[in-house]
Amino acid sequence: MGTGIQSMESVSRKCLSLRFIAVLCASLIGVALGGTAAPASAPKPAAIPVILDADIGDDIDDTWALGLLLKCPELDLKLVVGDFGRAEYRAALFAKLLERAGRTDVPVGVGLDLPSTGPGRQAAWLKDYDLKQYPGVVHRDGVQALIDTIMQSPRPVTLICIGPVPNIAAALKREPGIARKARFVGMYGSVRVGYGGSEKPAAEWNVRCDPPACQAVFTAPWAMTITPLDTCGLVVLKGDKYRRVRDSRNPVAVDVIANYRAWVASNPRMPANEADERSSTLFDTVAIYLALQHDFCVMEKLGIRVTDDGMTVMDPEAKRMDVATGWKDLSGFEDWLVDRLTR
Ligand SMILES: [Ca+2]
Repeated sequence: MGTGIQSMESVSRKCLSLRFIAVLCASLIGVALGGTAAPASAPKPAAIPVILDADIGDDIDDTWALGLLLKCPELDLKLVVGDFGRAEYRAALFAKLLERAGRTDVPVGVGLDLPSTGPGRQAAWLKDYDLKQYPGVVHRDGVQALIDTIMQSPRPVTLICIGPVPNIAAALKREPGIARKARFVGMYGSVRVGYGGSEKPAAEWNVRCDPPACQAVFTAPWAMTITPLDTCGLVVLKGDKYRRVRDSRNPVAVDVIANYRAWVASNPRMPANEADERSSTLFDTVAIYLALQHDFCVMEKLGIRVTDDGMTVMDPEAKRMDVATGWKDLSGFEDWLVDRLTR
């Protein structure tokens, strides 16, 4: 056995030597031909390991956000978990979208079983898809899967959260160590701007659904980046930008639009042609973007405190975080979003 290993090592050393000689010769030829050796191309930075925790299946923007995430090779999606109840429905929705996108390498976690139960507004698209048929891994305890993924990762994980956060509060309680091994990026709050660009800040949905859970998340010792309504509440695709996604034949874009149509049709109060004309507000897509970069946004370092009634107020004594409080180039972000979804 030892001799075999030694001879394998010897062969591999010889291979390395031959490779070194080949690289050296190529460099010398490069010098002879061009005067200077061409620099080796810089290695691409490794993709960032990410987990997505989402209330997918309620507002449609989570589905757009997942589609965008799947189009970001800079992000290495390690796990998705449904949050804020409707556990089976959200997990099945994730599973069907991932399976159709050819991404069954992504494990699906079933979130906490909470009072909000049953199917939601994308049930017509989900049809009779059964979570049991997902060819990838399904973790029945999504909170534990989230903890294990963070704790076992050799590199810090970026936790992208785009819904109310009961799962995350539970995970922090079960294993506070996750806050030392992950950074948090999410769609939360309303700092100086409310819904629809209103000058009056509001108790934003993801916060007000479970303020105590949000307080636990907003005081944990991880680095945090958030997009409040001040930025994410202004993203709506219209005109040519929307038509490019609506008419795209890219499979991910096709599924996003099919889900959007099912979602519009599920609410009789919405104009029937809404999905022909424009997107809804795509709040959650901004959180995916912030996991990658900040260039389109005005970023401020602010202390943010979550009140018991779900407001997110500036407080110099509170935990400081990176907050996207304005747009430098909203139109540029929208173009980027459309390019990603359709290419
Ligand atoms: Ca959401």
